[in-house]
Amino acid sequence: MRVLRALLSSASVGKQVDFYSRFSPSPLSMKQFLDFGSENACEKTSFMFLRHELPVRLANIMKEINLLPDNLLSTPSVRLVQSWYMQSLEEILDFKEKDAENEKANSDFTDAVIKVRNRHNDVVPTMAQGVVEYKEAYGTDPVTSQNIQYFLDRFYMSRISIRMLLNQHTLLFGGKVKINPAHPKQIGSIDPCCSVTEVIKDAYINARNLCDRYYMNSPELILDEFNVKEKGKPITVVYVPSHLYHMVFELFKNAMRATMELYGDALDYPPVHVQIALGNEDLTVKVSDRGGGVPLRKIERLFTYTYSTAPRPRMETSSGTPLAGYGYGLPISRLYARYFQGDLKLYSLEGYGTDAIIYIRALSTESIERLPVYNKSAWKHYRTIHEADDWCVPSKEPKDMTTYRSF
Ligand code: W6P
Repeated sequence: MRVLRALLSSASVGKQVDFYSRFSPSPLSMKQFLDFGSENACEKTSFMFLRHELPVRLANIMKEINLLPDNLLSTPSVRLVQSWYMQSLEEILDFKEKDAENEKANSDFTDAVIKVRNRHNDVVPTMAQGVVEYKEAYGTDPVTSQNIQYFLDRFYMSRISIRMLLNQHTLLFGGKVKINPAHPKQIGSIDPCCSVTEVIKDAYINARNLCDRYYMNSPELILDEFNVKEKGKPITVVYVPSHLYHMVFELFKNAMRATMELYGDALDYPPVHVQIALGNEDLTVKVSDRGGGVPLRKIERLFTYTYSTAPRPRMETSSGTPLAGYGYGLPISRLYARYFQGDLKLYSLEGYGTDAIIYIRALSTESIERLPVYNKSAWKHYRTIHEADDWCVPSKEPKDMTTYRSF
């Protein structure tokens, strides 16, 4: 009986996925996020928006999960993540027939939002486990690796956006007041006046503490600010400080590790140099280290999910975790940058050091969510027969005229 009910339920959830995936997600601008938190905005407006938008975003990405190669889709980890999405979709859809004026419906919805958020806390390590399981059983080829990269970039971006919506709703309407005593000027997780320098200094201090624990020492910080728009004024931006923190903390850990590994037991270390510039379009943060750099050929793999999860020996300290690297830190930091139309890039001078650059939109009117959408073009990415690369491989052997076919 229970099995039958589970089957019926998953069949009906499938119909709901089909229905809601036909809608395109609605990307919000910073301004729209701020409006939800303004004086006249209310819980009811947010409730009515989210009970449609959350199913749309969930269903769009659930369609893409279903397009994963069978061998990956059927790993226990991916099945588990998939079951969380089905459960959460159903729980949000329960509110479709509820009266939006009803106070109980509103507070029940906020509770449901919190429950959904907590259910999905471990999605990133669980998916990573799925990738490891797949790799151990089937190995990887360039085509599979490329497909997993395409999927995970879209999947984690979707997750960042869904958690942004969940967080804004609970921060604005979950407590008695909209104002967070620790951050009175923030609108939920957004700071309309985010001090870039403060966030960077905070991230530096925390990365330095980790570095001191692992290496008994750490590089200094040199910080330069160039406010080209309003000369001499501190640089601020409408942004999510926790996202900026996440990105620079990751970059600092990598820069410090490279520096400490290169200089070994030296008495002093070349500093990590941060430059912040505010122009008309971009707010740019450059983190430069002199940790010896990375050859161009190896830069891309720092962002590759299938490479990062390689079960391989790594530099570890007594506490068991390395200071930085080989996790999903860099690819996910790049997604945070891209989420509001920015980017994160690495430029290295092999033998010398690395510049990591975060680009953030300076204008809040340009900071609009960048969201994946399930459509024919996305579908094609998973179902296209990938031809072999059409550039020469240096070789004296006769040409291999076969092509890679992913399916
Ligand atoms: C390195 C490798 C790296 C990745 C990200 C940021 C900084 C650095 N430095 O050597």
